[in-house]
Amino acid sequence: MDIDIPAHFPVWLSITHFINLMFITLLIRSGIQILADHPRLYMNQSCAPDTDWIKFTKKKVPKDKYYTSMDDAVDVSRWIALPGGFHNLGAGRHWHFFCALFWMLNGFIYIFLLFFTDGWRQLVPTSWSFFPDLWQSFITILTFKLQPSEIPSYNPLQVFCYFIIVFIVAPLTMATGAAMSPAIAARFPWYRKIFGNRQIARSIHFLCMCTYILFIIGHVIFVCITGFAKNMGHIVLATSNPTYRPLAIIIGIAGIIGIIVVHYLATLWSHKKPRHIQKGIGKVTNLFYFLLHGLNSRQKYPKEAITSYFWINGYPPKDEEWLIHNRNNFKDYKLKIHGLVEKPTELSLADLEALPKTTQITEHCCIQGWSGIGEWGGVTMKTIMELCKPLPNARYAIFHSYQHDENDLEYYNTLDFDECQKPQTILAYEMNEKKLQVGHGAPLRLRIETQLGFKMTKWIRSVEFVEDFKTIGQGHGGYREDNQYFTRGAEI
Ligand SMILES: Nc1nc2c(c(=O)[nH]1)N[C@H]1C(S)=C(S)[C@@H](COP(=O)(O)O)O[C@H]1N2
Ligand SMILES: [Mo]
Repeated sequence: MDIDIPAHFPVWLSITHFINLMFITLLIRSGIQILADHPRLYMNQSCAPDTDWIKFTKKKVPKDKYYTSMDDAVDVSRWIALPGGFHNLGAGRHWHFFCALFWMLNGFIYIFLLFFTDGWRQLVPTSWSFFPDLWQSFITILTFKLQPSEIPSYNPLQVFCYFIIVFIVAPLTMATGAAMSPAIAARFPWYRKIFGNRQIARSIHFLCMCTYILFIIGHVIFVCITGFAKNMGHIVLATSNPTYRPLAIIIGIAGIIGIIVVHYLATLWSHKKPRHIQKGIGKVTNLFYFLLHGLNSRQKYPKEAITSYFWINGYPPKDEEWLIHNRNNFKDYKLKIHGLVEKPTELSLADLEALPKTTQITEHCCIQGWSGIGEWGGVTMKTIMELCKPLPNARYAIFHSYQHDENDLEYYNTLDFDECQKPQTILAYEMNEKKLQVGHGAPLRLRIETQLGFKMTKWIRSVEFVEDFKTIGQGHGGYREDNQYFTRGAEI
């Protein structure tokens, strides 16, 4: 049984098909870039390196040496990933979210037209005889008996593949993509639970990508062996008229060259002007910021959920003052609160411990892909602000670290006052009921539970209140925003 297709395909199908091809290829390449930043996939929350079910790195995690998740990232070729290179995660993510938005928009238009025009009848099996027919066409293909046919029709195997891609894999890709985001998972814990945990969602998202790649390969082979010219007529010009076939082939090839040029320019642009990418297409993520900003984290994991393993990112400070404090168990440490405040304050660890204590068991989501669950104890930023009383013109809190990178750039990040006031925004001095260890930011680190890990400065030296963050660091609101082109507002 071949399913009938009208002699003329609709033109919208050609257009959405082309747009889809462009975005899906950009999504695959930028997705590979994101994966390369933590090239291991797990099904569990702990993300202990020996529990990965697949890895794309030869690196072994040393047990006796300080090793960060950044050390574990791998370099990828520009021919494969967008933009390619080592830890170009910032630009990779900007492309990924930008393309995801337009890919989804295109997909919704396609689905709408599919149902609006009855085109769905070609993709959705409508009778039980479909399944034996599917088996038949599978056998035909396996035994290379497939004949090019002149009638424009989908065979049952095509129908089956298209159905799976359009109605199962595509929605699953979107759903698992959203489930990986702390912005969404922290506010709607039930949504994350559908998939189990962040790592399962991430693994499924990866498998969806593999399915697209296999599908594209199979689909192209199929187009070639079942009458290339005829198929190009359908795909490109939406016509069965043989006279238009040469034109369709020319336009089709031009279209593919066009897509390759877009990839080339996107790659080049990302390497030459990463700041453009961050400030341009990176703005798409602000959409999520505006949509979700008002909602609080509702994370509340039980004690049993605390993970035994917790990756570390960032090497501890080499700052003389911090080293002395560390040797003395931080007994003389004082958190400095300064800038636009009525009462500049210095608080020792004992002072902080004397303030009302908040504990929360939450999931840490690193932008690189790993996660872990920990219990954090400390003082809310709300309490700190009640103490120091920011002046009316203060709008942001800057969290300065003792830690500097190899180029002596200070780690810092910025929160606006809405973010500071959230119940789960705390300065933590405890992790899992113990004093914060050096690796996790001793003596004090920030926790903001709707955000990605990079927003949580460790080894805090001071909190400064400012009107604008443009004059701090390179002016983009944080160390990783300055140097790795992440976006400050990006919670996803
Ligand atoms: N000072 C400083 N703070 C930092 C970082 C860093 O490199 N330096 N890395 C950030 C990132 S990217 C993450 S994921 C978390 C990691 O926290 P953990 O090491 O406690 O797991 O710390 C954040 N805070
Ligand atoms: Mo991170």
